[in-house]
Amino acid sequence: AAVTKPLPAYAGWKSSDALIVHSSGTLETRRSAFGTSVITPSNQLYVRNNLPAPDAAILDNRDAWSVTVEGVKNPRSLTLAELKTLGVETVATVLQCSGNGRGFFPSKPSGTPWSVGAAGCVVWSGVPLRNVVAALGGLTDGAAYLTGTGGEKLPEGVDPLSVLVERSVPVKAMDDALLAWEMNGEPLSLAHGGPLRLVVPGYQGVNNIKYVKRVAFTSAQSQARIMSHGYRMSPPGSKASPDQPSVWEMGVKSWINGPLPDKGALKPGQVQVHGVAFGGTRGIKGVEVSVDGGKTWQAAKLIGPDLGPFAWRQFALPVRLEAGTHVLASRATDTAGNVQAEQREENLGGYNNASWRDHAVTVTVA
Ligand code: MSS
Repeated sequence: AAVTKPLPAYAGWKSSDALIVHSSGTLETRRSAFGTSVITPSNQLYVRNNLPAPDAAILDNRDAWSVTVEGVKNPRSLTLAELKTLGVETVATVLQCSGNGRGFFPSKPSGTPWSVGAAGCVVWSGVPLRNVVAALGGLTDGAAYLTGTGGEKLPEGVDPLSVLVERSVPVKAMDDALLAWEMNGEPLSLAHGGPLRLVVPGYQGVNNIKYVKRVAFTSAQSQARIMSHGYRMSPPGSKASPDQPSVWEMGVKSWINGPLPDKGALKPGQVQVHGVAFGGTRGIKGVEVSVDGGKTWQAAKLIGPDLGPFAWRQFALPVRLEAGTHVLASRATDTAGNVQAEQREENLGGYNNASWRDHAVTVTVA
């Protein structure tokens, strides 16, 4: 498949066939590239960098990387070498950009018009953040947010807060958060935040801070623009402001990865409808598939291993398709009984699109 632009140098090891290069900071996995295995291979995983990636030299001595922890009884800096002595856990999570599905908004919000491929399911290893907090004497009183700061070099001549990648999430997210140094069994790459990344399972991609330099337990949210005005669920016609909901926990969502219309008409007969489904922090109870644009639904089978509440599940349903045009859709239900919505929630930035109707695919059988 043709690429629109060459891969940027820091992600030059990625599979160009599997990716759509929107810009040097936005690489999307092709819908047709998601296979039927649960884990997204690292070389096919999407990339989103709001700032230019740091110099690759930050990976030369990974264990010397340090992170400052504040808002605990004994605040201080810890090296990655020291973090590795405080415990290790492995968690599979869906990493998804909050703008995934923006391309389906008829309002054409500004930002990358992602379809489904600003997402993947990957495995992280690192130290549980709660272990680090315990080692530093516990949280100080009044800690309401967990704030992570990215380690990029900031461009000169601009207000640092206008570009700094710093995000706050509710402090309860600490229970599941990791400071991760491995992804999919390999030392964390620069493209995905190496040497160290704050992973917040179940939360939208932007909250998973790469090259993390500082973790702070704060009483207020970060003043950085990416927190105060960016990534807010701003109603259409409004202005982004800090009182609007931020993009935090992901909602229940699924989409079909095959069959797709890309390769032209399908032959009449049996096809395997397959895709992925996830429930943010809650996991998936089931997925239904429709071959008539949502008029009727049938239960699909969840396939493959269940890697926990933060991972996605694969689903599949064999169906017979006769000659004609068919609208294939999927609709997931999470373990709390929340059903994937039919409609997107309109908002200025084109965030949080989980609409099953927007994610439907139309195939021709002839
Ligand atoms: N971090 C940092 N440091 N920087 C940047 O830029 N971005 C975000 C996250 N983190 C950043 C960070 C985003 S925005 C996202 S999605 C993510 O990341 C992605 O990831 P990867 O690995 O895939 O690239 Mo939207 O919501």
